[in-house]
Amino acid sequence: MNSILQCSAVRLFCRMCDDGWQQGWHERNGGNLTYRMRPEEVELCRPFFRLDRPWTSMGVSDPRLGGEYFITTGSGKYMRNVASAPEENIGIVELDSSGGAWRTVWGLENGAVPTSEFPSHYLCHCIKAEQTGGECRVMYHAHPANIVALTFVLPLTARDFSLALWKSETECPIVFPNGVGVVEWMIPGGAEIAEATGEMMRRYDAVVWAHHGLFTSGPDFDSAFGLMHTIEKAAQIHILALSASGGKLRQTIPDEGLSAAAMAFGRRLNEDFI
Ligand code: 2HA
Ligand code: ZN
Repeated sequence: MNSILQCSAVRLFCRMCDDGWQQGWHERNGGNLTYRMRPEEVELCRPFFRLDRPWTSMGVSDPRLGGEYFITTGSGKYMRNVASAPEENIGIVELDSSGGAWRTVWGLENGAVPTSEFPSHYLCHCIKAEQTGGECRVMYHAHPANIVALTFVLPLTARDFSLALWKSETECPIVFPNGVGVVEWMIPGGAEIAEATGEMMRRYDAVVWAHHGLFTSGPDFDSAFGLMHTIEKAAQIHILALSASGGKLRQTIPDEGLSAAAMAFGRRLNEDFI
């Protein structure tokens, strides 16, 4: 490997940033992405690491993923620019053994730092990694317009959002049978929103941030991106249907159909919401 960009995880990370930009989910510096690297990817990339940069406290701490390496977008960086200048807009950070501080080992050139939402990403990674036996590796935050618009329309509960989305598109109970969590409006970038999002990630793979955006997780880039895409598409359909019908939907998928659709594809719907 003569460039770190030949590492497939780095390449797929850059592609996903561009995919999100193309969808219109990343105005200006909106949104962020992190990936927890596999040990063999870290070894492939290690010849390109620099270990002379200082440790920085993260503001939250969790030892469960201490010592691990993450690819992350940079704070204030534009998803639009990742593909053309990865080393300035993304980087690889190492977590210290306590899981409370990071240092940049590659990229984030010219003094850049990890995304302001790194604490939220990190706590969610800790929770999801434990819950999935290490399978979950991707956290993705974006600002898709329709799911944000729904936070002005629906009550801010997991049940209201899960039911509305499930009933908007037959794929939904199959793709996210646990439903989606909702976090009320909070100031972004801090420990409070990190902890609230982590709490929701215990139960769901996706969390809506009221009047702000959506967080999704998954074992790989395709599944985290696909979950964002599916939820946003369902939100768009719901809004189109409400707009076209003056808010009075004539019919929808029946409750028993939601469970049956999930079951037909080997998934189990979260029956608490029915
Ligand atoms: O990175 O999206 O939530 C900018 C944001 C903060
Ligand atoms: Zn955001």
